[in-house]
Amino acid sequence: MRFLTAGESHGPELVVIVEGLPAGVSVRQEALDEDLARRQRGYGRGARSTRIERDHAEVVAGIAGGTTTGAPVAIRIVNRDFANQPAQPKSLTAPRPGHADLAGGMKYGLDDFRLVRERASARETAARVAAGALARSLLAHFGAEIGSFVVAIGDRRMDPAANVSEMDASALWALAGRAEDDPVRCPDPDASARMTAAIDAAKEAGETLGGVFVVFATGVPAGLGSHVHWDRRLDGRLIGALGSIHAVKGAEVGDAFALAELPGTGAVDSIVRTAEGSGLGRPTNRAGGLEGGMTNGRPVVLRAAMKPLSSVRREVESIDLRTGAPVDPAYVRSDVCAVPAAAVVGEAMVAWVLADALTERFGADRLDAMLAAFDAVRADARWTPPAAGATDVMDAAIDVDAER
Ligand code: EPS
Repeated sequence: MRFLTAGESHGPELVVIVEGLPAGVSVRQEALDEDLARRQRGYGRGARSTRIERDHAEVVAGIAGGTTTGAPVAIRIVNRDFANQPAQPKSLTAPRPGHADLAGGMKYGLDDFRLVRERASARETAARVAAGALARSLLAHFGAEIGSFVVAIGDRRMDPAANVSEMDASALWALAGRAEDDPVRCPDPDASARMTAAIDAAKEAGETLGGVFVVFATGVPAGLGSHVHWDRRLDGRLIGALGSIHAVKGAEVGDAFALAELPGTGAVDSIVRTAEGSGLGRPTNRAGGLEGGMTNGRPVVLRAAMKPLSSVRREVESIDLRTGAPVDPAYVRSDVCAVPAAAVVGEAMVAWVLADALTERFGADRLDAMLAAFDAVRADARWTPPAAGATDVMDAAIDVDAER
């Protein structure tokens, strides 16, 4: 599967073309629009997101009667702010540090950095969320779901932020459920209040704030990805997908950075019989649901760190490349904090990578054939552990029935 987006932040619209979705996937218009709306929310967003745009996914190809046909799916998202743009926008000749301006201007030979900014803007992530909603629709047929929540904004952290990767699916969904109605997508009301206060203070000071969010996936079949080649290892693909989100500068699988401080025994997730003895269980999930580059049937848990947005009202240093003079580049309207939005974009990117891996494993032309292949693997007797005490345990090493 692949998707391409096109469109400028203040141009007429964003476009996304999604290729490789199997035929037969149910896609609800409301689900697409709800994901777009979730991305627009979040305390600390600026006027554009909260008052101007009302994102709607207009499907123009590839879906008939609410079901994919196997043809490329094309979606348009109109930029309502296009109507507010001046006919002759002012050139931006002083590159803003932290943005794509300088590197993009040098690379493409553009001396009006506004032209770089237009495509580099995080507005593009609306199109990604539409693609992610399609991926999510495919995953839903297999019982896989993706959620997210925010664990830190600036130095205000949710406690305990560090051990979420040891939680089971229901605990993760309880957190995500509470986050859904929270202004900063944080499940902990005390932490949320401290976070919104920090956003207020940052706004007052002309500053911006970054933060950390968790994205998780439950019900993901075991065996997506592969250990056999570097580019098939799912860890790298997921980290890369999260790292591609605007202002995200780091991502980890499970408790990666905390595990780096521990001895080996503190970092493994034991393989045990489930309480009823019929399957294999993993009492902890420090690996974040990935072992050897493959899903292992436990929730996939990732964290990503977003740096503070580089559009600050306070003075920053740059050079006007038309005059050569040191200047403070003009502040352009922006968000104070976009971490809650980035978490929703993170869901979309994780959904995309998992859906892609799902089609690699079970086929990609038609959903019914994929589901038949999926059922065949689940029914395979080799995945059933031998009776307790049996010595041939190798065949039981993967529990393909993912935790629901
Ligand atoms: C963005 C700057 C702001 C954000 C925008 C991303 O836009 P504007 O300069 O028009 O106020 O609002 O995000 C969105 C519009 C969105 O939908 O996410 C930037 O420079 O990246």
